[in-house]
Amino acid sequence: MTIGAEAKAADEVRLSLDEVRSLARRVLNAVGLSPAHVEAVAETLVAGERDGCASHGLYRLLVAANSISKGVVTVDAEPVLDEPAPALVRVDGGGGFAQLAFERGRPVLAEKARRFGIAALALNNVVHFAALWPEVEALADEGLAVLAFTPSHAWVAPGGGTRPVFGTNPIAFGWPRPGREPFVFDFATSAVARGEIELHRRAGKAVPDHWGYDADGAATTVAEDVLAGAMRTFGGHKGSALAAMVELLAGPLIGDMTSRESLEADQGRGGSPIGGELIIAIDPAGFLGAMAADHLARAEALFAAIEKQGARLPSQRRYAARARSLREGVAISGPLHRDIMLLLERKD
Ligand code: NDP
Ligand code: PYC
Repeated sequence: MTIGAEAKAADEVRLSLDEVRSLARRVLNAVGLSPAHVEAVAETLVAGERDGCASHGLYRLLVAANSISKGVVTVDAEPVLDEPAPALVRVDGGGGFAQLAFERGRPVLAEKARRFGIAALALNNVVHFAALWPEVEALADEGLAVLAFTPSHAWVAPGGGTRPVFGTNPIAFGWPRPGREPFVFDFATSAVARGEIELHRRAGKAVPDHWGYDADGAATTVAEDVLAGAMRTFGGHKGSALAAMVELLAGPLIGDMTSRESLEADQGRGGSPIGGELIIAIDPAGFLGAMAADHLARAEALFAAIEKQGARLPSQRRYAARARSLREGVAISGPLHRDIMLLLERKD
């Protein structure tokens, strides 16, 4: 069977990465996003689809379009940058998607990290609907160790409770590796990203019963019920503590909203989370000077010890998916492709 015939049998649509990019740009343009935002947002979606991250790939076109149609996003926001202290940079995103604000802050953050050894970037007043790994990977590619955090909407119950307090609050980390792609992980502090539960709902699939509670606080395998009830943290009280840390670091510490406040600000519109993000970048040469390369080489022994026993590194699956997608393009589900095309038809 040819690749095209297989895709048809499975109700999938095969696209090259150029086609993914052009589809993303067309839709984002059609739903009214300004050109600078279209470019920045499209690239994060292309990266997600390319790397096999279905919950944060082209599916997010539906999510972005929904937030725009509900008036949650300022479609032509112009990010404003300031430097509250020598090693700090802040970008006020003006209510636009976070990607353009990050792009504007990134070079200043990297330059400050190199100058001071450590620096931090706060994004304020941005709409979050995407994965964090493209951001930490870009900075780790420049030789920096990076941490990123953002709250979302209050969808997640604390360990021991059954009512939402936290967002899905991802933590992303990037570590530069000499001569190869960085070590990167990026995960929600909930058992799973909400986007994954949404994909289960779309596909009519049950979810594992440890992902969440229904509105009465009972465990359930029905995706809709978890979405209407409360998601669970990963690792019980440990994920709960990390979720609280994300709320604090990327909420009050940078003068922005907690997930509870974000949900309240949404006023029932069902849009993506609004608020802040904190990104911390560390230049290994800050502590180590000329010895940085020697110590980075020592870190490689840690990765080797993980892989030698058959365990995989986070990001390994993504990089393998990336290599495949660059060669073969990607296959997206037929129903998703049809829903995306509907967005375009409605705007014609
Ligand atoms: P997963 O539970 O799928 O885990 C993601 C991380 O764990 C990845 O780095 C992944 O690497 C790694 N990983 C998974 N399985 C293994 C394994 N067996 N061995 C080693 N490493 C492994 O992701 P989530 O559902 O928690 O989150 C998905 C995305 O959702 C994230 O990108 C996150 O940023 C995004 N999100 C965004 C939010 C926002 O507010 N902006 C809120 C919540 C989530 P690999 O990628 O290589 O598989
Ligand atoms: O999947 O939980 C999620 C999410 C929230 C914002 C972006 N993704």
